[in-house]
Amino acid sequence: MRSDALPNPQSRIPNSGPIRFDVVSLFPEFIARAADVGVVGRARERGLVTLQAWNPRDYAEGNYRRVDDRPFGGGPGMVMLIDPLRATLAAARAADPAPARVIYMSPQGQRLTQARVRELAALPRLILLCGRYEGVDERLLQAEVDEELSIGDYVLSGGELAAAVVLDAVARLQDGALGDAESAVQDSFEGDGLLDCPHYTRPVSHALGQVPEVLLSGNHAEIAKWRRQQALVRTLERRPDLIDESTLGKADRRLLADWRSANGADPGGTPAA
Ligand code: 4HQ
Repeated sequence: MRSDALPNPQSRIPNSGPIRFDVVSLFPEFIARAADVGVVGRARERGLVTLQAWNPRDYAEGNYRRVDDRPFGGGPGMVMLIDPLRATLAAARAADPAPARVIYMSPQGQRLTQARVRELAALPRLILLCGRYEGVDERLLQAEVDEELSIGDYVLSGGELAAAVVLDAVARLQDGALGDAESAVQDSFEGDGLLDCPHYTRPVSHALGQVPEVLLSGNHAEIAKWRRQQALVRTLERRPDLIDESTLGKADRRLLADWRSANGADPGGTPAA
């Protein structure tokens, strides 16, 4: 940031060098691809994020370079072996002296939230461990992993997509990663924990509908109020779990009351009496 510039409300993460990602995966090219495009790709070009992928196959012994074996106790599928993963993690750790948080992507982990993303974005270094098959020998997780993290309650065929999600969400919060047109503060969850308001662009008039009048008014206070009202109503309608109406401030209650009297309904609830 130029020293004469106003403080940028987007710059939430103090920029003390790039954040380093090491991703341990049997499909390193998948990770490299995901990190090459868009905001993440640009953050890397700008030196805000560095990424190295590590293939446990390269640290597996023997002619067959085995990375998995059958589960004790029987059952379907394979389990990733301790030793190739341990050697891979040791190599990744040794590649940089910065302390790393080791995260295993798994549906057994805590659910990823924007609050968690913000915490991770403030760390110097993350090692993301991606499992395939039935997962990883539990002893490796106990010995080497600081936390398990889930991107949601569904089953993926591997941790790579989950790691790409963490990489994307964390990278875009690095100071300087977003352009002016991509502000993080106005996004869903950032700042106020509400869903985003609707967005419109040209043309004003289209066979599919009109742009709401207020957005064309040039009245910035009214526009801000409308957007806030939309965010409140949409959150109550679509994700009532995200909002506790009893904790809303006076202005927000007013916006909701106004919406209800204009629409004769209770977003996410029963119709007004
Ligand atoms: N998997 N959030 C099973 C996930 C997952 C998720 C990754 C599938 C690990 C062994 N990871 N492997 N959901 O479903 O993070």
